[in-house]
Amino acid sequence: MKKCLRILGGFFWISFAIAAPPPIIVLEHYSYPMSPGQDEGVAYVTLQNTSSHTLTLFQLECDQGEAMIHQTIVQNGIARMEMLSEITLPANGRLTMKPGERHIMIEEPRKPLQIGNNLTITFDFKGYDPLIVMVPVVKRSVQ
Ligand SMILES: [Cu+2]
Repeated sequence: MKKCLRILGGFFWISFAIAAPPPIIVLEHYSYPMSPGQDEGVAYVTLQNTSSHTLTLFQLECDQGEAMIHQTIVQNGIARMEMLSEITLPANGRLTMKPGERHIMIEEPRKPLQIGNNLTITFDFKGYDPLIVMVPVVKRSVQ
């Protein structure tokens, strides 16, 4: 019995150690500078699932502050943001973020985000190694 448990333990260790990078291509990644007085930063990515199975994004980390995915919802002309705790990318599907829609919110960055800065954002997908993306802060495009 003891031997059996040890083998089982070894199996779990191996299955954890062989996790692979997620089958994702990063199509877009950018952030905008913060305005004076603003205490939240924002970033946008577009991720393509290159596999034939569903991927689940369950966690984000950012080197500048706490990061989460928000969805902007407009109801009766009033915009509000809702946090998404989990996002699934269908087989060969895409997660698109853009201003006024889905975005990454960075709570109280260590220092205000300015053009030329780079953020490091880590995306955690279930069953895979973390995906680390360098996100440059660029000039806000005219909407
Ligand atoms: Cu937000």
